[in-house]
Amino acid sequence: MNSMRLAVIGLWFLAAILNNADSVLLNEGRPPHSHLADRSVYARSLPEVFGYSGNLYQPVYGPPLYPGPIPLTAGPHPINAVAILKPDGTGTEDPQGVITLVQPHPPEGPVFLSGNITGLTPGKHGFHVHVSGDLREGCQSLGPHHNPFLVHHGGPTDPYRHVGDLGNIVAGEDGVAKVQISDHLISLAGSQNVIGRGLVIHAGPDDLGRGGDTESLQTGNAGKRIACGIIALY
Ligand SMILES: [Cu+2]
Ligand SMILES: [Zn+2]
Repeated sequence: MNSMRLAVIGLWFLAAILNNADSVLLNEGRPPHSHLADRSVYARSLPEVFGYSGNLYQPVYGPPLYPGPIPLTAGPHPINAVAILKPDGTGTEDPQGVITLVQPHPPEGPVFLSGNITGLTPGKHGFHVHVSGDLREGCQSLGPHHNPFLVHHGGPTDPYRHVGDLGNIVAGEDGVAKVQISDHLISLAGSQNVIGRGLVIHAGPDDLGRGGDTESLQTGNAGKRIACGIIALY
């Protein structure tokens, strides 16, 4: 608070010299290490009369600058997203669940995905971000894997891979896959943003690009899309 008090005193002198402004913005945006993050701080002259500046000043906090539905491109605040995965409806399985995504320091750093998927056949299932968020034809219209760098399909730890390549989730004998993934390539802001794109679970395992055929280098041979949802901000 000391720095703010200094700023207010400094502004008092400035305003006393200029003596023609009703209020001056002291601090726009998000002061670090402050519980007043996202609020602007003003000094306002008193009394508040249009066209008149007295020599008495009062600090005023502006309203919080809520980021709203538009992803921040930078900043200290985590971004949270959620995908509600529903069965594709074309098969006999009934896989579904909720995956939450959080990125503590967007647009840099890992995204943490977590949640449970139920109704799966035991074993591995390919798990990807697909490029589109269009569900008009179910999971089919979500397009191919999100691949802004135009490289081959790979596994999550490969240096070259689709941004959307999250590897496999593994269901136990009870058909439940407990998802706990930390991924360094997808982001909730910036050029690798996955907000508004599709999250897809496949019928079979993803071979991570090691299958030795052309399909492996595009989809990992993970088979049908059995459940999907849209990655949305919350
Ligand atoms: Cu996929
Ligand atoms: Zn891929």
